[in-house]
Amino acid sequence: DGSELVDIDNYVRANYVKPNEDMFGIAENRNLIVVSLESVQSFVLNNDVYGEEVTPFLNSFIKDSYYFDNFYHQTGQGKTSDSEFLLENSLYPLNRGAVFFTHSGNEYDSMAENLSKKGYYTSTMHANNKSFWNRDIMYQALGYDYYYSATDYEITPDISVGWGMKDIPFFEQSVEMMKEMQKPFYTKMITLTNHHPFRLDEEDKFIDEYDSKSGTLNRYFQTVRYTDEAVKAFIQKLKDEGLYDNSIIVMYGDHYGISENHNEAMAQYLGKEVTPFVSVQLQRVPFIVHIPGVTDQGKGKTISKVGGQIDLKPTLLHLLGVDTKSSIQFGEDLFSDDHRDFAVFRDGSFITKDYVYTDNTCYSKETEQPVEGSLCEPYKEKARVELDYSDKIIYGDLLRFYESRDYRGNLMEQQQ
Ligand code: GP9
Ligand code: MN
Repeated sequence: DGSELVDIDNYVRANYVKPNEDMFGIAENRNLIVVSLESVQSFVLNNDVYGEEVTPFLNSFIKDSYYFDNFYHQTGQGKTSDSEFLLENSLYPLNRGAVFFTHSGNEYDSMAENLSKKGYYTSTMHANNKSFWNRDIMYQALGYDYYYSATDYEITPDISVGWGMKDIPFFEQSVEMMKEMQKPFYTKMITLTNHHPFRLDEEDKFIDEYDSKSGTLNRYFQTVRYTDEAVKAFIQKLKDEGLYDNSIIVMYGDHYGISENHNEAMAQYLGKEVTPFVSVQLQRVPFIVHIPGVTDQGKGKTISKVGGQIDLKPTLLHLLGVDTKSSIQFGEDLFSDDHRDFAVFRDGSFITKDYVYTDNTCYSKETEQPVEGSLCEPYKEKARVELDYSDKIIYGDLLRFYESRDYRGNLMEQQQ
């Protein structure tokens, strides 16, 4: 009957943070273009390989955007699909398996559905087989109007590499399709070229490989550099086609590209040992909010609040003027003055303003050294409760009781 939702609802209500008034609705009725940057981690931004910038375009783009530099991916085994799940629902993915496979029949209150109600045409654009990650099925549950998948693109061998269509032609063809979309639209675009094993054709290598014992890390910088070039061409095409001014362009990294198997090579690149503390900090991915007319021409800002993919939905909906007061969500609007610095990973590791907790050890961010465990203690309960409540919602398909608010009868009784 949904009575399990009572405690969860109370928790979510108690933790709601109200939007920043200056930001709420700032991009109302504009197209929302969200770009999921395959395997892009934050450490490549404003960084170089033998003197050559890895992300020259993004480095300038973040100056024209709100850029969050303490933003973490929170994905598990479901990788890209987990990041999509976080984005759409502000719920955590599962600690094993991919929720896209295991719970595609659930009721959700997705960002896409919220925007549909506001008159948006909603879609995902990704030049892969539509059934990969069970997307064709899960996307019905998430309520997208359309999924532009491999069959919607013209994919020929000369514009393919590795996993499929290269990012540059992907963006190019996508903008052509955007021109035909009903406005305003929300679309989530998922890039592919910067995917393990990070292969490129010679003509797409714009910087040299790194030199370490890990071929994976060595090639990673090159494929990131390629994706950076693709994003640059994409923004230019949006401008050329008249789609730029009336849109808001958001980008985030979906998850790490370099796993802990490459720690030795990473240590060589970073010039320091990859301790458990450093491993957690490497889970930062870029989160970029570019609002033409607001953040461009150098009016951007780097924001160092701690957050994660769980925060995407309330943050973005508020920018578009959609209220989330009555949503069941675990994220907080990153522009809110009341946002609390916090991100929890699926394995229970978490990050606060001053501490990182992982492997049963509390680390000071300032010294990067272990500190008294009691300093992390106050956040442990929050980390546990959030993951537990989120799991309960998914395993119990509890959002099917949400719309009717049947459980609120119980809620009232309990409060009396
Ligand atoms: C596949 C793409 C990559 O369609 O999203 O998936 P990943 O392996 O990164 O989860
Ligand atoms: Mn991915």
